[in-house]
Amino acid sequence: MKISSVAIHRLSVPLPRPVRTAIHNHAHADTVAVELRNDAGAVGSGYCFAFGAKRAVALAALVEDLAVFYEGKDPAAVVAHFEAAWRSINFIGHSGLAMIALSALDTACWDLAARVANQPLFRYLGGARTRVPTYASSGLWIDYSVGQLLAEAEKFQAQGHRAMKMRVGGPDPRVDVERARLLREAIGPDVKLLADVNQGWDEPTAIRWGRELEAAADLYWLEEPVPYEDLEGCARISAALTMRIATGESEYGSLGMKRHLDARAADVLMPDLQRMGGVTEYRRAGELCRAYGQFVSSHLFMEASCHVLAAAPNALILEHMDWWQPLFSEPLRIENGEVLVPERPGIGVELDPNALARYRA
Ligand code: SMN
Ligand code: MG
Repeated sequence: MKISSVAIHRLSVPLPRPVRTAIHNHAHADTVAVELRNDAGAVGSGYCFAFGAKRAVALAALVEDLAVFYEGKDPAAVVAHFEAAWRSINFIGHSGLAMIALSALDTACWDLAARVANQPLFRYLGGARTRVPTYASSGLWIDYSVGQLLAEAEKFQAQGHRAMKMRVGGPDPRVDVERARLLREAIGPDVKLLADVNQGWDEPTAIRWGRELEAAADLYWLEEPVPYEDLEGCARISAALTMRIATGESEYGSLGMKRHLDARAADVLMPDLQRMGGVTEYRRAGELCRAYGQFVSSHLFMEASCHVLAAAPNALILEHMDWWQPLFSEPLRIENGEVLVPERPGIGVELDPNALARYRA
């Protein structure tokens, strides 16, 4: 059974609210969606994105360039196709746009291979769990008023969430601590609260204000406290604070995750599916974490990531980011703080042709 066609869709997906963190301020996710179709008409899908329409044009060109490693091939040989594509990008680099473009193809190929095998992706990967703990991440932005924070926290709980992530790392850490304290007071002791600094602090600030946050808000984890490449600094912060430190979303490939693990940079790594280069390398990253005795989480891309985490014995929690949900046939269901991993073939959701037309860029 061969892949007979590759469809590439350039999309501008409007965000329900602009993403506002210590380093982000964007209203659209400039997305490239990929569909791999086999001769029997089965379709596997993946997507990648950038902030910036012209960057997405560059991404789409790279996806088109790498499609040659998939077209006419048997989708079941997905790791072999990845390896061939990986070798081909040696000159332009195993990071950045090339890896991001490859991730959409690799993920689509895993989806298609599992569909051909008539299995949900998590079973195709050897997993058995059908529920993955999750945290609400589409919100609690740094520019919200306290009233907006509390209202959204209530909305998340009404949706079935039992964990949520706020953004900190603003100009005044005292304000971060006070907002976290008020949020904790509102949600009570049993809902998990995570805080993402988005690389906004330096090491002394992270240790000083991390301690305050720990005491004021009982955080489940503190994320990316310092610039992502400062592995040693992050390791010292991790050693100095008692709450979990999470990082890794900004790093490329499973070997990038290995550098974090070797440095003992954090307690939890959160590989980003597109920076990993797709399911092939995301799974390897999870296995590396396991070999080092650490937990693995996810970053964005929940449709495929939930399957990889469902199959990973050391999975901690899935990031629930609903930005791309309008592209798909149906939303992921949440029950009592867990995502119900679809038990239909592949990733269990399909790109909706009407949505592809509506968001065309
Ligand atoms: C984040 C990063 C990039 C885009 C949106 C949000 C944030 C997260 O760091 O972890 O969700
Ligand atoms: Mg983050």
